[in-house]
Amino acid sequence: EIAPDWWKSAVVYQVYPRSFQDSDGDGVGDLRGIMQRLDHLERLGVDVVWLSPVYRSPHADNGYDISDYRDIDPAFGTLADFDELLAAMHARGMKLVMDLVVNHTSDEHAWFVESRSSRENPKRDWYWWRPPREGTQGGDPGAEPTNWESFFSGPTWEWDEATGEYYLHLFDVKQPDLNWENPEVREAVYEMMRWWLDRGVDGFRMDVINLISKHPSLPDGPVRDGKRYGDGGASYTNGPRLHEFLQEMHREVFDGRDGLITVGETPGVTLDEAILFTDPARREVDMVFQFEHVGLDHGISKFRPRPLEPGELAASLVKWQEGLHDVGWNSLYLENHDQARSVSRFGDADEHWYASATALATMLHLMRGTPYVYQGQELGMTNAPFSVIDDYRDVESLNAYAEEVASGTAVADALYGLSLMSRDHARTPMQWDATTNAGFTSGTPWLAVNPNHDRINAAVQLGDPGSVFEYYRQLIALRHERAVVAHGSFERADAGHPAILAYERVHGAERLLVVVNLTSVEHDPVFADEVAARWGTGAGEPGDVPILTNTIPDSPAPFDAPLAPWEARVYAAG
Ligand code: ISL
Repeated sequence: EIAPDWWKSAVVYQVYPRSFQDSDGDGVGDLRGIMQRLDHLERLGVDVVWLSPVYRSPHADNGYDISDYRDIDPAFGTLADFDELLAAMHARGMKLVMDLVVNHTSDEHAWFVESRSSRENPKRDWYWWRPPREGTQGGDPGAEPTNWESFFSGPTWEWDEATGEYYLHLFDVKQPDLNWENPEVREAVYEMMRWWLDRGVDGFRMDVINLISKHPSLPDGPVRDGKRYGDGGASYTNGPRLHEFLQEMHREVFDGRDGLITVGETPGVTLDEAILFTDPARREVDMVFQFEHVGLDHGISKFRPRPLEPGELAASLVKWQEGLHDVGWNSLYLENHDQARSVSRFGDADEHWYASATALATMLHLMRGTPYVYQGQELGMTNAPFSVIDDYRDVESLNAYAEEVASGTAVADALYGLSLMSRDHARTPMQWDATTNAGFTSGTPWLAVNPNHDRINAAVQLGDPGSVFEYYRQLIALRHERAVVAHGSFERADAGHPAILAYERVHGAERLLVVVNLTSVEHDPVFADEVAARWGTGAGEPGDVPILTNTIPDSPAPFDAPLAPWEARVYAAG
């Protein structure tokens, strides 16, 4: 009998199959490659593996454009390979979560091919088709039905000459948005989800699930300074029927099935919305990915980032800890396939690589919520040193760059934005060892391997007690061993410099104190009086000797001792 909230003590590992392990030398990772690397995942100790999309796809957005939901893309293998992988994971006690991309399909999906074939086709209404704006000529600039800008630059509408209407695509031209107003669409999605669950998968990570309900009137959005297109977000983010759809999905797909995990990817979600999504009584999803902390460093746009003030990152995470403390549940992440590497972005990859990678991990993993590790994060993988546009592959980066340069931005400035924020930093091949292609492929990798794999790789780290990998392993073990990590309350405990984050977790008689320096400068931690009194100092006090630290060599340090740059210490009592 598995507890309905088993995922509170679980750690999820995200595999981006294209970049994890290639088994056949074509330079693209695949399912048999993942199978070869299950020892790595088992050693790390993760409970659940989330696979980014492996369905049949023309790969305009690396598989987030699906042309057949019930087949595996030949680049990744076959359904038989998939079944074998699933069985192999289950045999090791690991669960498998699929990526569910149902805000849109590929334009090559049979549903869309039918939909675009004529205005009378029964599937016409499965997507968002609209005539040109009144008094304009379809296909002309400005004739789009709304002024919205796509997430991947340019308008969200594509003109279809043959049928004389536009279709909506919030993302790439090759990712037309499904019309969830149509009950046939919803039933087709639910049926597909049941098909995968019947096959044995253990849940779904739901891609941009808070964009599925659109205001059917589709009004124009505000045009911000210096922008050509409008922001349509108010018409499609957390739309009017979203909760109705998710509750329906729960009834139609999840009711009566045990042991599953569901996580909604919800860009732009507010704390109040997140409570609604994750309140178990509402039966929607178990947890959501919120975006506040990964948007802090965005300037006027994602690719014009700004440096963070000390303490900003911690303050944002603490706000979500407090906000979802009593009702709902957090997912905890710093990285995924859409984000730059955390040690480069929030840490200090040059001067304090090990300490900052492990300090960030400590901060995150001992919070209340379900932690997600993105492949390579457990090795402290860094951003890629890409320097020319040809190094990049991602559609978002390429489109944003083209638009910047066309509007007069200097090439060097446009490249600078990508060097900090491109999604490709997360997508360079997994660094298994120091050989030419890092052990990822015997062929030519689809995206260049980071040259620092000669120093940052799994082979040198496994078994080395001073490695990022072994540190992650200890953090993950703590969640399994101590109920306070999974179930304890959260309270911020520091009262000094904003760059120090300290927090307490309490569960019955069990108590944990986590103290982290999130800067490259030494600091004295300062605590609220009642916290200092609790942890005391002197012979035998629980605040004298940490149960875990990232200092090399491990040194006993009392809870209020000065913190070296990026030092992290964890104390336990009870
Ligand atoms: O990374 C982003 C751009 O800065 C986000 O806007 C991202 O596009 C958004 O989080 C949605 O992401 C998900 O859906 C996209 C896909 O490209 C991403 O890889 C996926 O995680 C469209 O399916």
